[in-house]
Amino acid sequence: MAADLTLRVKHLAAEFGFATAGIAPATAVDGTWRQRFEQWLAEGHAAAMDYMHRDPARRFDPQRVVDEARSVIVLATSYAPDPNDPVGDIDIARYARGRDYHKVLKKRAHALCDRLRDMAPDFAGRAFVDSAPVAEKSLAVLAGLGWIGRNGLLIVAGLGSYVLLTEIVCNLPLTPDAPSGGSCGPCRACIDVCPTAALLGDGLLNVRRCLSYRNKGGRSLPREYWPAAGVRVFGCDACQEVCPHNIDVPPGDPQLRSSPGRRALQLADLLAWSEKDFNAATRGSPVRRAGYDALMLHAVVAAGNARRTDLRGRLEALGRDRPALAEAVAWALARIEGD
Ligand code: B12
Repeated sequence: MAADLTLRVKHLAAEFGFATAGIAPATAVDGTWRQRFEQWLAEGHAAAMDYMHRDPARRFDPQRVVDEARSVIVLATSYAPDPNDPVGDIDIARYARGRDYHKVLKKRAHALCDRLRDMAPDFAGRAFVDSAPVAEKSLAVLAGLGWIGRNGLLIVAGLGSYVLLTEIVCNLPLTPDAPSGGSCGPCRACIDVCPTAALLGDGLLNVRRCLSYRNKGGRSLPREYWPAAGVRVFGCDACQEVCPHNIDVPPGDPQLRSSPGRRALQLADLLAWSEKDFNAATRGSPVRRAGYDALMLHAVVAAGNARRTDLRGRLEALGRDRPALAEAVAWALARIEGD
């Protein structure tokens, strides 16, 4: 009975476009993982993400999130790039090249919940995508989807780490999957390549140093990180690009990848954006979270790092028009001149 229902849930998940689905029991995650999380917080690795300190017991116990919860349906969606996707001369993290995944996956999960309610009228549950109160990667491991790599990300066999997670915490009595095995073996490619040495080696991250924290969400990039940022203007995938599990994986969900046929954003275009252009161009995209000023700062830094002599004039104009960028512009111009 429970096995039948579980199978139907997994079929439905596939029908709704989720690449893979697993079931974790809605019981508290083994205390070892919560202790590791709290130790990580105590060591200050969460930087200024104050929300991470809120109610760790809730984060590791689905029943504190949904009363009467019995199962967690954990869903993964791939956003792996297609070799034919357009590429520009700047780097935007892959998860942010298409539509905002929070919106796409939430909508999909809500539609799936509606179907579950049709199938089982007593269904009650809540869907989460990148939501603070849920330890998403821990639940994914418990649902048998994959393991945590040294890059800190869930790696799904055959799909790699370019996957995004969604959970439905619900009252259905589903059959749990066995937690997955798998490991990175001796590979340390992600640790060696991280431009700011942010990976701690045990699958955890020193967020204070992580470029993907530093250059999104409206934070300004401190000067010490400018050389390491390269041409990354939003997010960072360095630790995923080198992962052997991300080679030869099938292209991910078309809604989450950059739109085929659309010209990729070029640095010269970005540096010419007004705030109005920014608002128009980033509608529905996670890049909007950077905010205009922070994104322009990253673009200026990228021009310096790429030694773009052709953009000197544009940089000078920006430095004059926007005093907040003057320091970065001076730095980029000096770098272009070879300092
Ligand atoms: C805060 C956050 C960030 C922060 C900190 C990231 C971090 N590694 O801690 C910043 C802003 C830096 C960030 C960056 C990115 N993020 Co983010 N982020 C989150 C968020 C909201 C919380 C993560 C968290 O709790 N970190 C604190 C640490 C201590 O917890 P943890 O990483 O879960 O580690 C625990 C597990 O690994 C567990 N564990 C390890 N082994 C095992 C084994 C078993 C059996 C069990 C039970 C548990 C377990 O132990 C650890 C301690 O509890 C999650 C969504 C969520 N609610 O979980 C998304 C999430 C992790 N992010 C995601 C993504 C896509 C990214 C980026 C790739 C985006 C980008 N390109 O810029 C980068 C990747 C950076 C990196 N290498 O980790 C995805 C990752 C999907 C995946 N494949 O894993 C998530 C899951 C969002 C989603 N819904 O898909 N992110």
